Parts: sequence; C-alpha cells; structure tokens
Amino acid sequence: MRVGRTWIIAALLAVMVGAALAETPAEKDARMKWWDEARFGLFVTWGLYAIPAGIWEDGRVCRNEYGEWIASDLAIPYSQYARLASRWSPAKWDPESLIRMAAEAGMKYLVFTTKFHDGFSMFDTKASDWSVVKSTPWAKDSFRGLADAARKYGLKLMPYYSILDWRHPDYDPRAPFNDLAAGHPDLDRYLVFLKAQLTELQTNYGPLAGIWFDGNWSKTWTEARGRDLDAFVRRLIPGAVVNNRVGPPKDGVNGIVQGDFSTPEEKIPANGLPGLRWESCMTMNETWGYRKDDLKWKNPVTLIRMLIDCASKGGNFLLNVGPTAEGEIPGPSLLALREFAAWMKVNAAAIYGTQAGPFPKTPSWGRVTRKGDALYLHVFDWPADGIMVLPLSNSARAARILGRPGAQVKFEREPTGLKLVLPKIDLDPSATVIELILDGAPALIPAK
Ligand code: H79
Repeated sequence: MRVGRTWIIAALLAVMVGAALAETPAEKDARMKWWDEARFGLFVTWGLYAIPAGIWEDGRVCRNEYGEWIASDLAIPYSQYARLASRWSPAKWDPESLIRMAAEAGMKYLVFTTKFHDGFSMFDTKASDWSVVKSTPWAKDSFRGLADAARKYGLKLMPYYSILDWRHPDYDPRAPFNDLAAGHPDLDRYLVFLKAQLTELQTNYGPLAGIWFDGNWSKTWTEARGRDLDAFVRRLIPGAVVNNRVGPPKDGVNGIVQGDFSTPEEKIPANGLPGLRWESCMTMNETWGYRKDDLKWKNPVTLIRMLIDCASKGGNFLLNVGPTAEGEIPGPSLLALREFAAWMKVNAAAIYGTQAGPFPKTPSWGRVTRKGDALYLHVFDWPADGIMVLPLSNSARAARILGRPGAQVKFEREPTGLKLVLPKIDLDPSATVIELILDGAPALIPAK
C-alpha cells in the first residue's frame, strides 16, 4: 500500500517535471527569435591546417576540396601534424577588423572553429595542453579577440565544436593516423573532457547563443549520446540554439531528429526544408580552412544571391571565411564582405526578419521574401518591357524600389494577377529589390 502510493507520487512528479521542461511552440519561437530574424551569419574556419594550406611538406596535395581535412586525407601521422603548432605565429591576425567587416556586411552571428576534427583547441583551455595557448610559440588565444569583438559589434556567439577528435586518446573510433594515443579509448571519459571544454567556452567567453556541433557521424555517436549532449548544452546555456549535428545523422538527413535547425553543407535545398528551420553553410571557394591552391572563388554576385535564395526559402545563410596561417583574410573574401556591406546597406529590410516568399515555384526573374503583408521582390533579371505580373489576387497599397527614392513603380489589378510597371533605372548586379505592400496577406491565384 505504502509502496503503491510512493510510486503514484513519483509518477506524478515525473509527469509534472516533464511538463515543466517541455517547451511549447510559442516558447520555442521566442527562444529562436534572434536566429529566425538574423538570416545571415559568419563562419570562421581557422586552425593548424592553414599552415600546410592544402599542400603537405613532402609536396603531396590534399585530394579532397577541404583543406582542413589534410591530416586525414594524406594519413599524416599525428605526431608529424602536431609539429605544425611550433610554426603558429599569426602576425597579421586582426579579429576586430574581421568582425567589424562582418557586422558591416550584415552578419548577425559568428560561428568559430573552437575545436575542429583535428582536436586542436583554438581557445584557452585547462582541459588539455593541446591548445593554441599552451602548444604554440604565439601562446595567445585565437578565440578571445573574436568573442570580444562579436560582443562589441552585436554579433551572437555560437562556437563550432567537433564531437569527432583525431587526437584525443579517448575518442572512439580512434583515427588510424593517431600515433600519439596509447591504451584503450573510452568515449565516456572523452565526453567528460568535451563537456569541460563546453563549460569553459560558456564561462570564459559567454554568454553564448548556442553551439554549432560537427563530426557527429561515427557509429559510436548514438541517439542516446546525442540526446545527453543536447540536454547538457541546454542546461549549460540558457536559451541555447543548437544545430542538428548534436545527434547522429538520421534518414539520410543529418541529425534531423535533434537540435533546432538542419545544416545543409555547401548546398541550398531547392525548395527549402518545409516544416524545419535550416541554415546553409557555404564556402566562398571550395574549402573551409585556407588553402593556397583553391582559387575557385565564387563571385560576390553569386554569394549575395545565395543569401537571397536562402531567405526566400525561409532559411539562414552561414558564409565561411578561412584566414591564412598569418591571420590574413584572403582578398576575395574581403571583396565579398565589402560587396555584401554595400548591398545590405540598401536592402537589409528585404532580408532581416523575413519569411519565405508565397510562391510555390521560384519566379524566373528572381526571388521573393515576405514580412507580413509586404513582399520583397529580389529581381535578378529585370524584365526588358518593364512588366511583371504576379499571380496574386491582392491589390497593392504601395510599391517602391529600395535605395531609389525617385523611381516610380506603378501597379494595377488585372484578371491574371497583380501587374507592376517598372521604371528604367540603373540596376544592382546582384538584385534590385522592389518592396510591395499588399492589401492583406498574399493570396495566390492558382497556376492553371
Ligand atoms: O568544417 C567543415 C567540414 O570540414 C566539416 N563541416 C564543415 C563545416 C565536415 N566534416 N565532415 N563533413 C563535413 C562531411 C564529411 C565529408 C567527407 Fe570527405 C566526405 C568525409 C570524407 C568524405 C570531404 C571529402 C571531406 C573529406 C573528404
């Protein structure tokens, strides 16, 4: 009898605690608000791999695009890779100027490789000697300047942290080229280290906005471990935003069952990811970590249109910069950031706080974002005759071209839709944006 009552009370308590911990959709929307509105972030990929920069000492070239993978791709014994640390001395590193440029470019958050798969800590840590502070002649903290500048310029801070570790003796499965580890790996012991590092990041650089995990695909990274890590981060960081790579990949989509958003890498999903939050992370060339032999730079127009494409499908765009070993930002990256700054200065209203556009198919002339009753028409290809008919049954209240106060946009209702008559103006090579205020929520005329 007494046991029975104890059990009932215990069960009731468990239900109440569960209900108190579970987040309502409205609470989740509130927690995700800054991220939903931001739309644009900066990824900084920086580590020892910037020294070989794609080409190892013996002349071998990293065969895959990703220069940060050179140790794995060329099976460099870790004891040799580790010697790179003695050459780390980035005389030209200027984190404040990078963050200032990012802020001017319109980026609202920073993701920085505090620890990549190579296991090297790019921040000051007590949990290991294998860090930029303790193992390099530079002996300074690569994250401190970025974190301070991010706070100063109002960018949210979201450290990148790889679960995978090619160096740690307890990471399981051990990298075949890890010749420095002895004994048996113990993933639970590794997780004590990992959690200690995450705690240091929050305590010494925070408050953080969340964690951007990577390296989640080994068979040992189980659903249960993912859930445990997810819960740990949410206890550590109030209101944390966590990407889906905290858990194992699932159903061919990376970790879709966990975390707050999906993370398509180097691609933008053709139709967005309906029903999910997502963020495309993208390189400016084809590598994340700097490599001297990657000259395949995307031009700024392409990159700006990628940001627009993501926003028009309801997603975020996380754009990467890979500083050199000297700490310099490659020229084409600086150029792109400047072009973003110029475009965003005029057109930011068409990006921040917007949702996906209303049309099921992407228009032939460009992309559409939406904010309430306002549509932003990002025109890539301006119609030669100046006529654009939108398949909407709405009328319009107002229309203007962002950054062109003198230009007139006329509109009228037609049986086939809402017709715009556009002026002849100097066009923006990336996108010229028309702000169209409708008489209510967009109402589609179904395609015949
Ligand atoms: O840090 C960047 C990548 O290095 C990292 N995520 C971004 C942000 C990443 N790690 N793994 N992956 C992405 C996916 C796995 C890619 C692989 Fe391959 C394909 C591993 C082996 C084959 C690409 C090609 C990497 C090495 C060879």
